[in-house]
Amino acid sequence: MTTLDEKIEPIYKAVLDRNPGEVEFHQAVREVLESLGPVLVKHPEFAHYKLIERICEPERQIIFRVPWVDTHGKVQINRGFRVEFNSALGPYKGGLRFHPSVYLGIIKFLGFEQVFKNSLTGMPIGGGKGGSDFDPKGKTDGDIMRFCQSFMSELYRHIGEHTDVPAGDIGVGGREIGFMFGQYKRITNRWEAGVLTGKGLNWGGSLVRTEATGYGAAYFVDEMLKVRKDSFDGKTCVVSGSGNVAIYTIEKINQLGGKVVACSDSAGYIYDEKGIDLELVQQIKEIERRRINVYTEKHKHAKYVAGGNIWEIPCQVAMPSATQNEINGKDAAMLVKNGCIAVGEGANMPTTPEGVKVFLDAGIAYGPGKAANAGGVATSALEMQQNACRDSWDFAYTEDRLHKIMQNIHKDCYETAEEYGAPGNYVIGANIAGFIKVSRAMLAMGVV
Ligand code: NDP
Ligand code: 2IT
Repeated sequence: MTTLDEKIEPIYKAVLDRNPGEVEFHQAVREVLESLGPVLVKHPEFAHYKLIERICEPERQIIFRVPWVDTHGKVQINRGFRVEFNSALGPYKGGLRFHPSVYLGIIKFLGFEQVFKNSLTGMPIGGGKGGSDFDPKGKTDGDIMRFCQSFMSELYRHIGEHTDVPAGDIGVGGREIGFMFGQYKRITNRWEAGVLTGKGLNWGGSLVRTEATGYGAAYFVDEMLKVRKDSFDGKTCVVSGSGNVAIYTIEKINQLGGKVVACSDSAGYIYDEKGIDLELVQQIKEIERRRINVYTEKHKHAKYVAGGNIWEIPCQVAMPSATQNEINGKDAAMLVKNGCIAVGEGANMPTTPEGVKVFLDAGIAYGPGKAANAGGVATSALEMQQNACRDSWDFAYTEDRLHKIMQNIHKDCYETAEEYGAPGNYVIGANIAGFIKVSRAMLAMGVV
């Protein structure tokens, strides 16, 4: 672990004391604070006005009961969260995660990351995150609908197109956004498109939003490779997960000339040396909502490894796209040893601090999540723009906007790292560039 600047150490200590047990939140905060020492030297006004302390404290945290009745008539109770972290740059913006592991510490880490990520996009969006410990696996559509309706019956009073705009994350996709939008509309009697993003294409959704996070992450890696006079062409790639982000990461890697040989879900991974059959993965995951192991029913040559570690497969480009802390120090060392030259994080905080250190020490191109996966939320902001002027753009135009945004984020991170004496270090570049934009806005608005 890198040591913290002496002015920043007590701030981190206070975060630990004030947020006991929230280990993922501590991890995310520490990773940003490790980058900020030189910023306080250049900008003493940020220290004077306690910008770091203020940014580490969410503006508002909401926790609520979500009671619902399941298919068997049984009453179920879950816990709902929305952490409205920072609204200096725009309305709170960030996804909702439905997964049994969800608790306040996970939502706070995600909300904290979102503040910097959204700042990097250059779009007018603040940071927030929410979700529930509800487990969508194995539930009927009716269960999902009743849960989403109950969840929105409380959430609606906290959100709005100018206040807080949720979207999807793990366990929340187009189906769930539809059920939540329907309930919001019913309760408020408002057809307010801009209150949620990731909507269906015939009722206010934006083309490219579904693909955006994966496409954007691949574009980010493409930019990192270009700096090194390299490209995806002919590269063997591994993408973890097989959900929304993984699927469209694989699609864009294929379009850019790479070959993805493995993907996974939480039960195991598929290795297909001929290249992952993306249409089949989409059929299994997006349409049938089954497990990835059934891939081998059609492709007998492919291998399914139950409970296996996907990072042991040799590759030149690794794109973790499942969940937090899925690459530890050992996995990172194995990737580097096997010839990995670039890592682009589609997921949020998928690499542990030990893993990040391995990548940085090895000098490989490492794109942290808050920069590499910002294409999803950036395209959510494009959806909000289209909603605000009741317009809808075509696929090519919207994708071109996304591509340019990713190129700008890359450039911003790259140049900021150089300016602060850490060339090629996208962690430092992303943290500092994201922090400065938010801090300047907060400074201008006074102590609020
Ligand atoms: P999905 O729910 O569509 O897919 C999640 C995938 O990750 C599934 O394959 C799932 O496997 C796997 N996964 C989830 N939790 C775990 C776990 N605890 N251990 C192992 N595997 C797990 O989610 P998304 O694709 O939307 O999200 C993936 C990542 O990308 C998350 O970190 C999310 O925060 C991040 N992200 C998402 C954005 C978006 O626009 N959707 C934007 C930016 C980042 P299984 O089905 O077995 O659970
Ligand atoms: O982590 C993320 O950036 C997301 N889940 C997307 C958030 C959004 O508002 O589109």
